[in-house]
Amino acid sequence: MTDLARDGTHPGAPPPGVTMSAPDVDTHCPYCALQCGMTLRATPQRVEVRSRQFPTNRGGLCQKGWTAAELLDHPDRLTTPLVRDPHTAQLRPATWDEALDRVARTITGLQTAYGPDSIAVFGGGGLTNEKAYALGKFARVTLRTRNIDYNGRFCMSSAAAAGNRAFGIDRGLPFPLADLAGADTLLLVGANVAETMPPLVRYLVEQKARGGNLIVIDPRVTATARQATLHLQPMPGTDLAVANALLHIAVTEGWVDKDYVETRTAGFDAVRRSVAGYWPAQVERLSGVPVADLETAARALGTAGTAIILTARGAEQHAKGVDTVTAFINLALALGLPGRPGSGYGCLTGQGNGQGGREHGQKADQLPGYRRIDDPAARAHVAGVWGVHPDDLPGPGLSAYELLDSIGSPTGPRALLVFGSNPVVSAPRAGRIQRRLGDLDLLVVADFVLSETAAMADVVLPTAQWAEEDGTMTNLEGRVLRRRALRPPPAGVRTDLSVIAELARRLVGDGMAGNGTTGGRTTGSATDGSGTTGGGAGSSFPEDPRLVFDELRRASAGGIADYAGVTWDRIDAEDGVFWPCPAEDRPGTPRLFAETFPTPDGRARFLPVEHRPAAEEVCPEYPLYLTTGRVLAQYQSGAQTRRIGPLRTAAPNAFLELHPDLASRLGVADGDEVTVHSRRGEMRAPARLSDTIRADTVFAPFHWGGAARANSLTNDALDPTSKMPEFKVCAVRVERA
Ligand SMILES: Nc1nc2c(c(=O)[nH]1)N[C@H]1C(S)=C(S)[C@@H](COP(=O)(O)OP(=O)(O)OC[C@H]3O[C@@H](n4cnc5c(=O)[nH]c(N)nc54)[C@H](O)[C@@H]3O)O[C@H]1N2
Ligand SMILES: Nc1nc2c(c(=O)[nH]1)N[C@H]1C(S)=C(S)[C@@H](COP(=O)(O)OP(=O)(O)OC[C@H]3O[C@@H](n4cnc5c(=O)[nH]c(N)nc54)[C@H](O)[C@@H]3O)O[C@H]1N2
Ligand code: SF4
Ligand SMILES: [Mo]
Repeated sequence: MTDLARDGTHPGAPPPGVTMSAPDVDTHCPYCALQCGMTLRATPQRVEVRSRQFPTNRGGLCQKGWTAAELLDHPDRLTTPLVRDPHTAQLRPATWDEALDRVARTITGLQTAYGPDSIAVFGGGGLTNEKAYALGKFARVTLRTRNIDYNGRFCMSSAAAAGNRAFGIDRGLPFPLADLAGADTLLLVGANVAETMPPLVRYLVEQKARGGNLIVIDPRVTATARQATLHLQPMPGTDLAVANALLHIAVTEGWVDKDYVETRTAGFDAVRRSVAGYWPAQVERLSGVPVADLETAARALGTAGTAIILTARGAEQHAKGVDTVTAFINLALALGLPGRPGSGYGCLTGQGNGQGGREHGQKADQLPGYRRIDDPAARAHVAGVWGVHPDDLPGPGLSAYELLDSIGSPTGPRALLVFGSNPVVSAPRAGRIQRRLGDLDLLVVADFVLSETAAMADVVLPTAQWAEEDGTMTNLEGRVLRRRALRPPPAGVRTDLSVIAELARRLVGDGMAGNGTTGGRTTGSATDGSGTTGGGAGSSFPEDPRLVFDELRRASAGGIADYAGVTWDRIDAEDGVFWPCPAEDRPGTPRLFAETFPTPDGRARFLPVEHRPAAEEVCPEYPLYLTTGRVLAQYQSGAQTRRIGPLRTAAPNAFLELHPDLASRLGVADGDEVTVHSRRGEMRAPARLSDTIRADTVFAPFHWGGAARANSLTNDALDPTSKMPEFKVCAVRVERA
């Protein structure tokens, strides 16, 4: 499935170190959180991608990065707004005025009839910081709706919640990526980086070359697991028990760092008592991981000079995702890792701006700077920057899945504005979500291609792509980077910031900018006494990303994710700036927790967590576990990558991966079409036989829609804290089609 050079780059790639000339622009890949540095050059024929030295990718790019520019001049590119014609029920081209007027008029009518919360906004972790910030402000100040959330809820939310609970802060990696290479022991839990962040593999290669232990926990022998010195292959949904068993062994063997636990943490006793019940033999029965492997892994972690534990979606996308991450954090704390040089716990953020996208206010419960929307001081500060009265800011809204699922209920949203997500393919239990979207009075999608979600919309707004806009992104290390435009958007296309500004202008003109009827109370003065409002930004929406960033800096000042000292010039000069960075004359913060944790007492928190079964267990009717995930050559819902020739060739279609023993029991041969049924729907795809997967588990990638949509099957059971859906385990039945 994967075709990787040892250093993680894709073979056939252009050589690094090409000399740059004037029109070249240094920017970053549009896709994942590694945000690999690349250089763009416009030739008369096309835009060329060239490799570039940057600390995360060191000149490497994966196949998606190399081919990213192919979407810029693609025939599927949208270059005019589309509106649904009431007579034909088809989408037809429209002018911007007609499209935006229709959106503004419908929103005004719905809000007059049903109130501000009848309009919902759904954002994405691929949006720049500026766009995520503007979208959150637009929802709260212009629409006055509490209903805004984003696809990061399906991605980062479990690790975010666990990190906040334990450390008082949620920054994916609290140390630079390069630290991985120096770890004596590195544990990857549910992370298939060889396919999801290929250039990162060079750090693993370096780590092993230094004699390090690389332990991978995954129910499949992935390209990443093949690199490991030890692979644990548990049943999906049993990582929490595995983590508790590792800690049980560490306690028994005396590998707990007593000084660290005493001076830097709180709550260990309860955790020690709770893991006492996780006998390795018992956890072997529950997870399928042999006792000997649990002992080897615990020893490698417990006796290492430096050790790093990383989780990704395999451990996190469960209805117990927060507690599972907590179990690994407990292990890391007991071994004294967080804050010790070269050691620590981290989570691998996924989307290009998965980190920044969760800091600046597109999350239902959040205001910019990672502030809580239910905290009066936070509300006062941000209201001051926005030039509105704190009482006029709405409260917390519904989480992503709950929001989409509430469409069509009496109090649910009647209009939805989507920026940067394709939930018809990527939401759990997608058949149901697709029906819900059909119940809307107004669906507006801003995108550059007609995604499956855009195809359902009443209004489609064509927006600029990454190479046509400026802005900032925050990568998986918490490093704020510059996205730089090579060229302006094509004729007929606007940037997302311009779309938001135009909509706000129309809605304010209609008297909807304030409380839905009067324009609201505005105050130009500082309401928090911090003097940061600078007269208030009012409800203006600049289209210039640099102005938006300056406002974001003020809005985030004093918050947890403090960007006040980050400037575009500094980012250029310093190869990115790590937040928090509270002042221009202060350095950024590459490493957190060296002395203290940002909790009220400065200590990290242990919390006892107990194993529980998956929300849906196997049964005679649905006897197999389904887990889902990614392949190298496709990205997310596939809206972008399924349109790129070389990627389509590399990964042309969905498949169901199953063990040959299981296949023979089912009478299925390699390449046969199979139907997969769950309690929620069915999926059809060719079988791919592989002895790299457990015989009780099947795997499907989620990058395709239609009949091959894996999310027709997945379970919408949510984690009680993070509201993360259980993408990584549900019960299915497989038949030959
Ligand atoms: N090629 C590619 N790269 C991407 C993306 C993409 O779509 N395509 N998306 C980006 C984004 S947004 C994200 S979030 C990241 C995700 O990056 P990853 O988390 O690495 O990706 P996944 O494939 O979702 O899941 C990783 C592994 O979890 C395993 N797994 C499944 N169930 C379990 C379980 O119960 N326990 C354990 N321990 N493992 C389990 C799967 O077998 C899979 O190999 O990738 C980013 N990079
Ligand atoms: N079964 C299963 N489902 C999953 C997962 C899984 O592991 N298994 N993983 C989940 C995870 S981790 C994630 S992150 C989600 C991701 O799933 P989605 O939220 O659907 O993410 P994308 O496919 O990246 O959707 C982005 C859409 O916005 C467009 N777009 C990209 N950039 C921009 C921009 O700057 N502006 C605008 N206006 N549009 C833009 C793209 O063309 C595309 O149509 O999927 C989740 N769904
Ligand atoms: S998709 Fe991720 S790993 Fe691949 S080039 Fe882009 S940023 Fe790098
Ligand atoms: Mo993600």
